[in-house]
Amino acid sequence: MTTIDARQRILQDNEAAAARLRARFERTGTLAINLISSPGSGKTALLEATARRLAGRVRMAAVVGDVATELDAERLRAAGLRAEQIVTQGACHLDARMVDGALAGAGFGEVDLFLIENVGNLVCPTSYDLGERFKVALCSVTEGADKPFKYPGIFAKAAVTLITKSDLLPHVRFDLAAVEGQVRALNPDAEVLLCSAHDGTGLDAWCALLERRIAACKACATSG
Ligand SMILES: Nc1nc2c(ncn2[C@@H]2O[C@H](COP(=O)(O)OP(=O)(O)OP(=O)(O)O)[C@@H](O)[C@H]2O)c(=O)[nH]1
Ligand SMILES: [Mg+2]
Repeated sequence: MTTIDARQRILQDNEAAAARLRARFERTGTLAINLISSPGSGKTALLEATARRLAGRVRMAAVVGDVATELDAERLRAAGLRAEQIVTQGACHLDARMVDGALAGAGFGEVDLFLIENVGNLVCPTSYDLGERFKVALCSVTEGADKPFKYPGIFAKAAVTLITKSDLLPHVRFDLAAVEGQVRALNPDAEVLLCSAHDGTGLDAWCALLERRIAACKACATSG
């Protein structure tokens, strides 16, 4: 009798598809990022604000995963982004094949910045490489200050952690220093930014980070 570790096989297949995506992004000098957070922590709001700020300077497109509805893609299009919805029909994360299929269907052409909004979930999306340059974790100030240590996988892997909805800080109990300390303990190299899509706090720093990383991707594509 042969025992097949199905999860291992699924992740191996995903790695192969992610490697193909990554090679494509590297060829075109595209910065691809994968946004992961619990439902409602502000991924789409951040992308709407990012699209408005970088419009005219950066060629952008997005794919967004949800278990049902096309609501987020509609919001992103209304903010001026070219966007394709992936409806996972219940699956709790995106995988690289879904992203590849959405890219093929959408025909975005070459872009400088490819934004992937994952299904709202702090656990499952962490295991699936989507060919991105780096993962971005979001944690809103309404979620409680214990989240990095309770869900360490994503905060350990994400190159950038955004603490979102900072405009609500005066109204909630949230120990900002404790959250920053947890993220740094899990990932000493992570960049941690405090931001608000509503009042614009931190968005200059966030967009500057993206533009720096886009320039680095372009330099690698032209030199390599
Ligand atoms: N006060 C405040 N509310 C925000 C901010 N960002 C998002 N919200 C609100 O939080 C709610 C959820 O925001 P979304 O952007 O839809 O969150 P999401 O992470 O994309 O949610 P899912 O796609 O369902 O996982 C909405 O009511 C937003 O208006 C913010 O910076 N400040
Ligand atoms: Mg969303």
